Amino acid sequence: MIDAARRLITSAARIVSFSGAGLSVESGVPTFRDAATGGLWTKHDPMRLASPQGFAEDPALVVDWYAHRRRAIARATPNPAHLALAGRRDMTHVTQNVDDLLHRAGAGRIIQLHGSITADRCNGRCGYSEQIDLWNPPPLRICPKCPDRLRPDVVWFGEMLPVNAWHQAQKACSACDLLLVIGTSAVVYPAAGLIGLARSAGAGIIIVNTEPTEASDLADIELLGKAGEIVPKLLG
Ligand code: BJW
Repeated sequence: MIDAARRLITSAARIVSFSGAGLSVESGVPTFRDAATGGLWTKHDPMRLASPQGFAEDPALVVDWYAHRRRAIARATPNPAHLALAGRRDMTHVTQNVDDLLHRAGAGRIIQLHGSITADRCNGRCGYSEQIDLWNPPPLRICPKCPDRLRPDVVWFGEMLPVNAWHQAQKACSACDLLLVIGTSAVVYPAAGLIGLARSAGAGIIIVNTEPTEASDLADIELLGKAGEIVPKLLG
């Protein structure tokens, strides 16, 4: 199967990766739904920690939880899958991940659909945002430009995706010859819809995941196993 997947990759001119938390789990960053790897939503209520309602009810709890995750991401380093992806300068990387491991691996074109945990932004409408230090994440604080609070610059449930990132991702996925889907359960929309979009536009689909997912039926080739082991074999 690896050989067949490599042949598909070699014959594709435009390759896009579409990744989820399974890409970063071997770097020590937990997934959301995978019980086997300590998925965050198997232990925490996403509506308390990753929704506008949760932030309105207890903003300090949310910011403290993100501080814990920010420190864990600071300690993490890119794994062989990030490095293999980064080595392909011709690829576009659409990711649902909010970590910066693809950036630190040196990947070129990265589209982050669910924002970035490396920045805070105003929870109101003033538009203020700033990069934060992952090693020393800030506590709950007031926006320097308006009376609202700052919050992590990530996309919570019920929120729209960043418009530019979403449009760029749609464009990349509808124009690619091959979509390499890595480590996502493919249950969160609209992001998961990009796989069907690429398929409808005629792209081949290769999925790398430790188990079958909601997107398995869309795959030309599904490779079951760890991204850190399979992706370097595909792209090396
Ligand atoms: C490995 C591995 C290894 C492990 N190697 N693989 C009903 C129908 C359709 C949509 C909805 C609906 N009800 C509600 C919605 C909307 C909602 C949604 O999709 N909900 C579903 C869960 C039902 N979507 C939204 O709210 C989005 N916005 C939106 O739709 O706006 C329009 C709207 C407005 C108003 C009302 C309604 C709609 C926004 C979604 C935001 C998601 N945010 C999060 C948190 C980001 C911030 C943060 O990190 O704190 O994004 S949730 C979380 O899920 C995170 C992820 O990016 C996202 C996807 O998860 P991912 O990456 O797939 O991780 P897992 O854990 O699910 O899967 C990991 C996989 O890796 C597993 O398959 C493992 O097997 C595998 N694996 N080890 C390879 N070594």
